[in-house]
Amino acid sequence: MATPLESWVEEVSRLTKPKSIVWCDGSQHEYDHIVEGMLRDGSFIELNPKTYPNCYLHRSNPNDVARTESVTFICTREKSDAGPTNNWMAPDEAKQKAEPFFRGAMKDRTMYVVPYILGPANSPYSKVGIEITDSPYVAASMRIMSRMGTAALDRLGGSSDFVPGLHSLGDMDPQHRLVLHFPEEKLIWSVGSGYGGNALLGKKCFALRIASWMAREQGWMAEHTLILGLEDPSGKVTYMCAAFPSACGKTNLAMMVSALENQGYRVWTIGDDIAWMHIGKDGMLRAINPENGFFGVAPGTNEKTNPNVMTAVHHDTIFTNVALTPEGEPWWEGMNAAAPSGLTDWKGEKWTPSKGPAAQPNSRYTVPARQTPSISEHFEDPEGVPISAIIFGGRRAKVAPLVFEARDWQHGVFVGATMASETTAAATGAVGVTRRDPMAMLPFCGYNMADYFRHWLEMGERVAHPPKIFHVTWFRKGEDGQFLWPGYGENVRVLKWMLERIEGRAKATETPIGYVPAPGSLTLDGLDISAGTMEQLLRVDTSVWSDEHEAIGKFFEKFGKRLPEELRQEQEKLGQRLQQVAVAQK
Ligand code: GTP
Ligand code: SPV
Ligand code: MN
Repeated sequence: MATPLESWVEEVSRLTKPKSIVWCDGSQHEYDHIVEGMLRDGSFIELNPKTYPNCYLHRSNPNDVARTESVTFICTREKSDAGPTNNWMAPDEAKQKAEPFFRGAMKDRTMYVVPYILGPANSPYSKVGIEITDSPYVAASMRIMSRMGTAALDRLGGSSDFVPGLHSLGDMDPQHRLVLHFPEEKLIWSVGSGYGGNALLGKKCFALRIASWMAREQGWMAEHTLILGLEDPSGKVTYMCAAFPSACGKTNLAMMVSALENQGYRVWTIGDDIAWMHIGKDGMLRAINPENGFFGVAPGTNEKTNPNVMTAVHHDTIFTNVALTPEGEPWWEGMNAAAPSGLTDWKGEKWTPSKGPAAQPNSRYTVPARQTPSISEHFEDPEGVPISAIIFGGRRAKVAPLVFEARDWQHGVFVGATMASETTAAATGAVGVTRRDPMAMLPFCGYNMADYFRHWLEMGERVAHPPKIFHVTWFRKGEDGQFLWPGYGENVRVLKWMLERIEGRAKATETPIGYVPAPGSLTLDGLDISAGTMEQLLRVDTSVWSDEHEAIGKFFEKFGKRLPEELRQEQEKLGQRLQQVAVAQK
């Protein structure tokens, strides 16, 4: 008897007609073989073997450089289960639409069967996925990003307990591109793209969209958050999650070299993008990182902003869409002050400044997590690490102060549900447009977001020791359009304040939106920042927030009756608190 996996592979090969089939075992030997093939056909360029050993550059199709939200669908039987924030298609219609793009698509290609585990191999919370792909780039990347190969097959055995993900490059015509999720079947189909989140199906498609659905069914959480540990001078480590939208600073915060290291504060990395959180026996929310590598934004990364990752990417790393120096080294905007001469741009052409950025703005590195010097010794703890804080935040030039603390869990859910951020190059479409991006999950929630908010509220009731909830903005700008806060390693000052709030030590001032640091409670020594700038950074402007309050009301209307009543009440209470202050100020 064929196992469920064998039957599915058979079914897919009848549809896609591959030239050959490779069952990936995840070995170094197999990886080297895939790399050799890509070097031969030119889809990998070997980087300088002295300075970047075992590193390769891949250039994706210029029409395929970021996630495409417009062709990403949640295919539930009922449209209302996908909700007002997702694109929806009926499951049958979606399959009918995509099938022709898959039919015979692999006839000149090798089909890789990629078994992988999301989460530590020995964690009860981990899950098995199988990706079928005709892209060797995807197969190689999955080996870095997940626990790929025999271990996954061993865990699976003959069971049907895996998430199948079918991926084909198709003909790479953007008109033939679809990223489809069938949460009721726990199935993923993606065709016509070879780029990151569209193609590495273990990442956003499984670990967030399908997993968020499973998490609600099973009573846990799948979130677009980093996981870090903040060590204090006594050596105690406190764990925090931070949910920021794509390209808004998760990787950088998770790997930060702390500006307060001389005072004994340092940061350890568990994850930089996704957390799966379960209620532990100790009554804490416990987080594991489903991933095994980092798929990080290259531009802006340098020895000052993220020295840990700069060390990590010097060997055994895949670079996608970065520029190339004449020495065979990768380069991107913000790596150092000036572009070296003789650059080849991300499209493989000779670069001149008039051509725009040499590296694609969403160019990335793919690096094994363990190569990062800041990796935590608890990176693979099967039970996960206990989370004491959840931080929301995004890119917003105005409105939100540097940091504030939510009043309680329910208010914190309201803060997360109403956060807003400017769009980035991580997805196609306009950059810099402010939109509501609840919990940084707008593009990743696999079901109706009103139900997702309900799930958050219920989790708060079930967990005996819920994390404190905060909101941060590293991207506040002054009148001159410059960032007011230095960011990066200096962000540890804000984390330290949070830690002291968790421990009941730091002072805070109550405002209508939550608690901001009381004067003097943020550690600023060694930082050259004026009192005026700090005042601007921490100011809560009542009139600006009154507009915000109204906009939130409008946003909530989208969800109709399905919106939890608690959130409507929170919106009302915010209005009342703003009013009280306005009256007092008169
Ligand atoms: P995804 O991988 O898309 O989910 O992104 P991410 O949230 O991990 O973002 P990442 O850390 O890669 O940062 C994206 C961009 O924001 C990079 O260009 C960084 O240089 C920049 N950035 C990160 N942290 C800060 C900060 O504290 N201040 C400022 N001004 N920029 C930052
Ligand atoms: C994001 O866009 O949030 C990413 C990159 O982390 S991707 O894998 O493309 O989703
Ligand atoms: Mn992300």
